[in-house]
Amino acid sequence: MSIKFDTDDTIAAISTPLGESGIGIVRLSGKDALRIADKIFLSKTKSSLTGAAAFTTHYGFVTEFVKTSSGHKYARKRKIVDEVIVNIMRAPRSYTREDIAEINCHGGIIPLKRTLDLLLKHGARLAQPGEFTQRAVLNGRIDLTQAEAIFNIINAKTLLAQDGAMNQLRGALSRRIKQIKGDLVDIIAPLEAGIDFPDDEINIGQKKRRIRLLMRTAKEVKDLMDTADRGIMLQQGINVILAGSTNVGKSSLMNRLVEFERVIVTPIAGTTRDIVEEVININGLPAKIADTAGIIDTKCLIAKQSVNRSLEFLKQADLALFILDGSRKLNRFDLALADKLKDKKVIVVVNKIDLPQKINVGILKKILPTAAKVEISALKGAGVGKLKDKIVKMFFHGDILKNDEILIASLRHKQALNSCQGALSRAISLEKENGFSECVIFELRCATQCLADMVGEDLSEDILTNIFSRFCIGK
Ligand SMILES: Nc1nc2c(ncn2[C@@H]2O[C@H](COP(=O)(O)OP(=O)(O)OP(=O)(O)O)[C@@H](O)[C@H]2O)c(=O)[nH]1
Ligand SMILES: [Mg+2]
Repeated sequence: MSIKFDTDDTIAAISTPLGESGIGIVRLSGKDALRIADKIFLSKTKSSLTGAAAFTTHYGFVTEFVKTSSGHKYARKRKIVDEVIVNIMRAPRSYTREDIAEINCHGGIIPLKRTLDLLLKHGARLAQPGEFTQRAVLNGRIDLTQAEAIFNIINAKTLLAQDGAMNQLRGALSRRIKQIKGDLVDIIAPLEAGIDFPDDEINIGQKKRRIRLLMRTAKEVKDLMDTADRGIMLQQGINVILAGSTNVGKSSLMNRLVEFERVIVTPIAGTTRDIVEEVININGLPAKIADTAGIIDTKCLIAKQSVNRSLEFLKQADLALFILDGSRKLNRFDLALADKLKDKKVIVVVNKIDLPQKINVGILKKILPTAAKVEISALKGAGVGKLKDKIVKMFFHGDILKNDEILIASLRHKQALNSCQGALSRAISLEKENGFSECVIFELRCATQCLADMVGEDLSEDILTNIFSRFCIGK
């Protein structure tokens, strides 16, 4: 989908989820927002929105004109569509830096849709996904990293993920990037001023200082980039698969982790057929947990398909919880599966520790030498807390998010920093090898451009399309 740069027209959209709720909001932004809102809004006090002050609230009705006929005559009469409250914000002190009217309707699909249709009929255009936020960027209220933070706040699955995104929205990342870029510009400027410098002592001293500064900047970029795996994981979560033979207690653990009876548990082997996924919060880390069919050798056509699905899912998982039944000895299915888990992050989970134990996991040490082991009872809940701690520890060393820490939470940012880092290392090598100063300047310009792209100093349609098409309509 292509995104328009056009901010001339007035856009409208339903900004709350469609469903049944107390209120729902239709948002209108643009230079004609108040004039268009006035066409459908009848204030209780008969005052107009166009004449209203910023940050005022107005009670009244959304109305439409309908034709009435009496005898041979046709007349137009105002018909009340909904009883509403309208909030007014005026440019430039609004989300988009444009005039905004937010119409608080009753939260049903019909009143919201009717109100939106009336606004469209009177000259508003239906907003594209993320277009309100896009305008906030185009009108200079926030930069791209802050717009992306808004997306992350909306999609955050845990408190910590939201805290990280909130920090980004408040401009922490933008400030750091601008500071690094400023440092680079300070290095480039004198270089550009005297492009061809002889190898006298002053210049040799300057070069040494420049290399030091560049190495310090490269380290700052690297430190930031090193937070990306953690930041992206905190935002997107990890994929965890519950894998094991039949009847070992995978579904029981699933129910224990999601804290309700999500999946069927029976003593019959082969109960679970399809993959069932749920997102849970493991001590602040979002995790998508997949319960799967027991992995065994089977001739049954249905079970075969189920096993294939489990194996397919296994490939994509960031972590496999390899569930074993501690009340029985390891069997050939357990061992065959252990072999398939060799190249994965694995925690061996010995389940059913409330029963007399017959298992000996010693042999697994040879197949999965680095795998951690946790003992649990999915039935009673014992050990499940320890299992959660272990999962988090496998992905985060220490705190998931330190106070006010800047975390890179998007692949786009990681790639930009990576390119910046590459250009900086080339510049440093060139300096050390007495390369042409033009080449050094070229690399440093590339590095600053990566940072400029990251915060969106030069907005291209490609970048905007990529970012805003992921937003929901109305944001
Ligand atoms: N005593 C005891 N029984 C358990 C425990 N966990 C699961 N079970 C029992 O083991 C049986 C199988 O449990 P499920 O959770 O359905 O096992 P599963 O691995 O999902 O089985 P399939 O879907 O058939 O592959 C059920 O009767 C559970 O009640 C446990 O910790 N202790
Ligand atoms: Mg099951």
